[in-house]
Amino acid sequence: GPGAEWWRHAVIYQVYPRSFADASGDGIGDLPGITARLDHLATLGVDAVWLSPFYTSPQADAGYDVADYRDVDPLFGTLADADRLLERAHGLGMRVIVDLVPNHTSDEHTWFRAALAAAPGSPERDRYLFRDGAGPDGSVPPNNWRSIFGGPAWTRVADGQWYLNLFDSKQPDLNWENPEVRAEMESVLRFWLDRGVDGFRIDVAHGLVKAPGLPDWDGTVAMVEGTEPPAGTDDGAMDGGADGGADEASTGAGNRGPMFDQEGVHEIYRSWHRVLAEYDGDRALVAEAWVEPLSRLARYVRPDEMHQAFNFSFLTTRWDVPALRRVVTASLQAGDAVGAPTTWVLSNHDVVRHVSRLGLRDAGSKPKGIGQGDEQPDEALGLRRGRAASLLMLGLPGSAYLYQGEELGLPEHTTLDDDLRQDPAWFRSGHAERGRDGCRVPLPWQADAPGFGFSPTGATWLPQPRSWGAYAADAQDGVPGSTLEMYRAALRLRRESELGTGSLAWADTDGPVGWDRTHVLALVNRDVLVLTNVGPTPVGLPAGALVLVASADLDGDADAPLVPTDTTVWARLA
Ligand code: TEU
Repeated sequence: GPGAEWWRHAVIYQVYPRSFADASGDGIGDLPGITARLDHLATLGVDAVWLSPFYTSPQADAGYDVADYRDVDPLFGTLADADRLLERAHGLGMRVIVDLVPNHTSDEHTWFRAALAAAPGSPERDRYLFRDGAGPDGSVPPNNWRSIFGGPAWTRVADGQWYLNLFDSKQPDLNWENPEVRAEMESVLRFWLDRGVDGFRIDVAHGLVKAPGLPDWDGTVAMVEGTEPPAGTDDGAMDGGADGGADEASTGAGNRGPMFDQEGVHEIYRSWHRVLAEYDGDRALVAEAWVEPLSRLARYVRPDEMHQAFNFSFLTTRWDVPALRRVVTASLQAGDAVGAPTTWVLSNHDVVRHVSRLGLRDAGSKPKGIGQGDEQPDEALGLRRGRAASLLMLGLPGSAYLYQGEELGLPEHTTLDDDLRQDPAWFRSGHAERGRDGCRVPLPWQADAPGFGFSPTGATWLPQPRSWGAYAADAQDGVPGSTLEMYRAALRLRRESELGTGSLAWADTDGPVGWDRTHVLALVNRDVLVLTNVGPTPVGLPAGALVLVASADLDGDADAPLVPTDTTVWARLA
């Protein structure tokens, strides 16, 4: 029927509730603020909205620490506000997916409070991963695992036992061997499916099941991902991320070792697939799994598991044509092998905004935050490359994820005062990582309003850079060549030409004007040529090509346009 498997080609827009739009005036975004701004997303032309967590939470990790999976935090509104948001989005023809955080709860969840009050070995403790410590007095953590945010992955409680927390100590990991945990999370899925959500983004999907016995990890093989798999394996051929070396593809989450990507996670997703299949309307599951290589990630999207998974290999690739080409090829192959659509992601709430990554000397590398005293990105160069990267991404077949503000070309806030930072990664890493606050700054809606119109009072929970007036939505609306209008044009053309369900043919081998394959990425998707010039000199388009949209002004004249450096153009071939 209509809309069947809509997610295969969807453009899905991530809303980070605390920073999208504030209706209450407290400087923190909320659900009524989102609802009031849904027109912006409908006009942009996205198919769906993904909401980061808005559930009851002490906000130790900005809501990824959930205390009640079935209610809305008062910061963000009420359940009735969630219902209104869903209704309004659906009325505008957009789907809504919500975040599910099944790897851990908040330490303020009733289950964890009960576990603390109960004795070692009790059923209450068995919902989490409590263990006795090592050493004569049990004061040594049960194993050597480290938290993703820094420090040991174990926290000691009053009676001397330890509990596992792969993230913050306020995010105790659940025990997924416990049937009660499985039943509860399925019930949470149903709660939101019954309210009408179209799917779920599954947080840390590769982490739920740990290796039996929680063995020590000889981490030398790595928290460094993207290292080359053994030569001659299939995985090697699929591993787009390996192209630029270990650092380039390092996701920071660590997918190897006993805490991630265990075989047992797949049975969980098979059971969730069956739950979603009971509902009408093509509900979908998307895995957030920092798993490499791509063939390994593809196992999460086998036909009876999740519907798609974030493909972070594009995000972690440098601004280099051969590397981009390999990643695109490998991504499409990996998806094809299991019949799942590839996804494309350039930015999200966990990484430095792509416009700023691409403005660094080591363009495209994935720094763990940028702050005062760090190398500052070249803002103009980054914006130029960022727009080119976005237009390339939107021309590819598959599903694309946008992060709020990227349609405005927003850069990272790279000079945020360190004493304003709230990301637990900043604290737990002993300030070694700047953390993720710089990509979470409240959006600028109006160039001339206090707080750029984020809130009716002008309040913003993090300060916005002064330069953001130029990026405000109202400053770009209707302005030819603005980033907002580029995104709108691309999404309209993508829909009209059905690029999301198209297929890719490389066109950069022996192009009619002899494109240099080290500098030019050229592909044809249906009848649209998508050409990115990364090289130092302008390149020509085939005779008669009709330019549809470009990420920068073209050189030459209308009959013979030239694509300048760091520019992507879409053209219809004659
Ligand atoms: O992130 C999972 C993850 O492992 C990384 O993206 C991680 O946040 C980053 O490397 C730390 O610097 C998900 C969420 O997207 C993230 O916001 C949460 O903090 C995390 O899970 C815990 O729920």
